[in-house]
Amino acid sequence: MTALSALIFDVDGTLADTERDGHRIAFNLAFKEAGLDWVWSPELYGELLIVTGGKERIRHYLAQYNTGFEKPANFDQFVAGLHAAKTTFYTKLMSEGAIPLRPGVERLLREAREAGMRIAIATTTTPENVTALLTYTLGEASLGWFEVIGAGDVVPAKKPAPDIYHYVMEAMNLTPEQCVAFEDSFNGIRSADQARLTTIITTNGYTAEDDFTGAAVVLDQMGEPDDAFTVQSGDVFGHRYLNLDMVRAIHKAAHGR
Ligand code: XBP
Ligand code: MG
Repeated sequence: MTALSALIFDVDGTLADTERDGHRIAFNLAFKEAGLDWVWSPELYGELLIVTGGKERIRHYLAQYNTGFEKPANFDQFVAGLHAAKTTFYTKLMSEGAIPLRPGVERLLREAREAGMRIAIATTTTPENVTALLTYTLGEASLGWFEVIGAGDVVPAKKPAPDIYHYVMEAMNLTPEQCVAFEDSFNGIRSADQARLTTIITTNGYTAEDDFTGAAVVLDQMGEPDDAFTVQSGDVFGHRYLNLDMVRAIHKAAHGR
């Protein structure tokens, strides 16, 4: 059987619960600064998450929820400017320690590193946001833990397209059989599944009801030794929290005999 060589992590919703109290707040601050009266409530933001990518999400909002807004002539530039301001607000929030990593994330990353497992990131968010989250949660040195950080516009088609996973695996010279992916959302599992990856899902408030067809296992969190996960679907091989042994067991069941 093919050995497990690498773990590929999504960021938003998987490493940290960044959407409601991070990205959403930053979008609203950018709108306010630009003199716009747009306010994305937690509920509305949940609906907007159907579209990945901040610039794409702003366009979707205007097309579906704010059709009366008169677009400026330089619309692309306008959206890019708003999004750049949003990124500045978001990275500032991260620098203030606004969002911690989810339970079990740091433990699993450290265990993987100690075992010589290769680790990488595949996300639709902007690279600066990944840098900020990792720097202010795990320290600057943690940026070097990840062999590849595939993020944002590095591929034109964002999740649910599989492109970002293809990009990361190609950069690492790996096949899907050598990897396990970690995701939290419908768009995430669609992306990883289309890339033919075995995928472990940890849900969050926005994604608990999502359709995770194709996932190997669906958990409410990675959990910790004293804080067990709840299993929504899939075999957890007797484990109560997600560790490397469990990841290996899931990979073996998916590929081994
Ligand atoms: C989450 C996303 C991102 C963020 C916002 O991606 O869809 O668009 O919501 O970040 P993932 P940007 O779960 O793949 O990490 O505004 O920088 O796009
Ligand atoms: Mg995600």
